[in-house]
Amino acid sequence: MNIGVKPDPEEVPGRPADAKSLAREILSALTYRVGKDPTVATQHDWLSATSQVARDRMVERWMASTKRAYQQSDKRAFYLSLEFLIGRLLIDSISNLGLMEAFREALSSLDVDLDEIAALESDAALGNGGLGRLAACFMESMATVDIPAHGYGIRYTNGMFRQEVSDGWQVELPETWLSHGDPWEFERRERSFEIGYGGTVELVTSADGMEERHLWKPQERVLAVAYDTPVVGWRGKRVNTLRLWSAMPVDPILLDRFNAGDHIGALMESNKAESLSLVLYPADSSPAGQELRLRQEYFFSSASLQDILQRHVYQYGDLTSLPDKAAIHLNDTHPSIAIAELMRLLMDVHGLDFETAWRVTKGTFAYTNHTLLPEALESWQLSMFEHLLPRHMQIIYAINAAVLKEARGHEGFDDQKIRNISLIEEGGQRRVRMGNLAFVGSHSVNGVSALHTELMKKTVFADLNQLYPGRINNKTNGITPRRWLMECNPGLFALVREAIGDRFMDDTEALSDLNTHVEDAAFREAFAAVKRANKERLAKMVAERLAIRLDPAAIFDVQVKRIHEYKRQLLNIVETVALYDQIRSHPELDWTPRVKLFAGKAAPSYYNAKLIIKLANDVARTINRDPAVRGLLRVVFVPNYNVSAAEIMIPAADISEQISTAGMEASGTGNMKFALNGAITVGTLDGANIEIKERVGDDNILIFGLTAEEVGERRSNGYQPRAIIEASPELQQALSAITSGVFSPDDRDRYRDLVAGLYDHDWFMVAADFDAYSAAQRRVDGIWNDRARWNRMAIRNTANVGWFSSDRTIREYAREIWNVPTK
Ligand code: 26Q
Repeated sequence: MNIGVKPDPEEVPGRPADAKSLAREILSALTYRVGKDPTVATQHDWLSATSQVARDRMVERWMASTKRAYQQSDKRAFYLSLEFLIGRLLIDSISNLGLMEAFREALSSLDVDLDEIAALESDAALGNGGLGRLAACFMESMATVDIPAHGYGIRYTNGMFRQEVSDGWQVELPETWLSHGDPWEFERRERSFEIGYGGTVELVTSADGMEERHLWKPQERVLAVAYDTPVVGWRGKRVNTLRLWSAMPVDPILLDRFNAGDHIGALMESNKAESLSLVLYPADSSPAGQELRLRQEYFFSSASLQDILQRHVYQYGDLTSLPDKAAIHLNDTHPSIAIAELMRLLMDVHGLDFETAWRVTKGTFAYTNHTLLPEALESWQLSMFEHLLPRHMQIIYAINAAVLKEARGHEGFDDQKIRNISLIEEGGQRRVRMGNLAFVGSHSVNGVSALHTELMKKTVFADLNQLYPGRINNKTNGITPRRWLMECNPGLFALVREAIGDRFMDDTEALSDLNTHVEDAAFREAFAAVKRANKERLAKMVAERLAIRLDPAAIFDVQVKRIHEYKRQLLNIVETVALYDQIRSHPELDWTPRVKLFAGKAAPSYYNAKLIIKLANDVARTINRDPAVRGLLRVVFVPNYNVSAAEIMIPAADISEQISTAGMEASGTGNMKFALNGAITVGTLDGANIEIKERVGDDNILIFGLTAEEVGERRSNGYQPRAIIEASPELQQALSAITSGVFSPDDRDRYRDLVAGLYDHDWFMVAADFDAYSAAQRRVDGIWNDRARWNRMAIRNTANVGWFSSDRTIREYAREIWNVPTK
């Protein structure tokens, strides 16, 4: 790996950055902080020492960044997210600091291999998937474009579960990412805030009888304690803070109970408090609606707001100026209780009247929506909500009254529309609608791709869009090119640098200079050689972990993401079965060798998603054992997909599978990572695929299937999958093989219901898109066999997706939503 980039010398405070000094510091950290002698130090000890030295290098810049924002009274951005899917930080940090080569050399002088110890770092997996990874990319980009920003979230003791595959089934195990401690964080015991739950609300009158205030007397209290992680931007320009809250009991042991001999009872409170930050909810849709989740949402929203207000009051005194100095961003509805909490703090604690507080709140908040799936829109049973947050319930009623009053005065707002925009869902069981709360309490509501934003206007938020026209806007997602090109694909990074120079390192769109090299046969060969080496790296990992041999000369066809019916891993598997069948029936034909790779986690309670994992594994076992297709078709399910696995799998892909039912994937970000690394997309016209197509050009992407509009039409015109299946011999044959137990001889009925669902309703239109998908795959084979053409297409992907840098996305947020300057 060679990222020989020096940070801007003007901004580098004091410390020597040469390999010799670093080696001395690492040794000293090993001795005095880890407490080990180099002769007995384990690889982990070296990692700890190295991480600490790297962190030291961030600290001065961190303090300088904080001081600068304070002295200049800059407006700050606060990104509230229940998820930050960070991954490993060592390579990312030293690469952004421009110290990669110096560290490599320093370690090598100590007989330690940087890559080897870097691979031992545990993945901070404090997120489920796209939404959490987006938050992590945004943190890095906000530091890069020099925005004073703070991320706020929860320091889960247990992040995303570790997935094992046992007999083909997903098994969830706790992730122990903190078992060696987190070398990047700073505990801030003194930064702690009390969070209340339950209890009652009283109306109190001031001594002079002039003022009335609501006083909430919570029944339970816990402490939120801050843990700060520095986040360094590209070239070490700025270092921002990711502040994660951990829950602690206000009263660690109830001394009176303890002294009375009730030792267990005395510690119960403590366990209950700590349970708040114990575990990440491992579902990325179909919110479970559990009380603990709402408690988590309120816990971190309240702590973050108290922190923000304390800072603001200290610096500016008056809270009516909050919107000028703070932009608070809600990453989906998960922190939307913050809207009611800010109202409460402004009115009940700081004495503002409702109208002023509401103006300040709307001026401060902005909300990003990440899904249109109706089952993923958060709402809480009203009785539970009221019991847990009685004062917030009152405030929500007051907000609702104000909004509905406004709507009634609006042309064309009939009763149905009023019902749609209400914060309360009426009917048998009343519920609080968090999406509507987030919408009305924000001055900006954005979608994450052009199509998604248009669909938001037409569907979930149609009526609110009519009431507040102009509030909905689009911010197409992005990915950080540092982690997703420079660090995960050092071979391609070096090749690109050699070809077009360094400009793309600061302006990802300058990758377009690569277009001039497309006709250079030697460059194409070099590009293909990098891909080949990345495939060998992945094949090695698969051989080590799964004892399956992959041929790097075959097409590596990759679908990695959460397992979800709408993402249609099933379409891919069924097509794989159809191909298997074709190869067996026509062994005389000239088949193109292919490796099908799958990876991803299923929500533990999502039965069909887990069954799809089992099917992928059953199909893999059968195909990989069959000598009739040896050398032509292999299928692999790689367990425990996470950020680190993505960093190996994505650079090794020839084909990127982005095959969701059109209209259902809000954006996708994996699609961008694959294209940047020179994979060719086989995809539907969904989410950001559409914008990728616009940039790489129609000839460099393989689009198939129904459009979102056509999906809608089919659904409303009585879609009949059975007739479609019966008209497609290949599909019918594949489904009958699956349903009859060819892949599950031990339990022939295992997939009967899954396949029956396709015949019966096929909500995700697998049948409707099957033939088009299969045809696209045979086009892939054809193009692969014209390797010059393939390589041209691949290069044009890397060259033309620089726009999907999260630096661009963040600049748009800064200019159009937050009103903060950027570099
Ligand atoms: C909500 C309540 C209770 C429990 C869990 C949840 C929950 C948690 C996570 C609901 C949804 C999520 C995550 C959603 C998500 O990752 N969405 C993805 O966001 C990406 C970034 O914008 C998009 O690219 C993807 O298209 C979208 O699916």
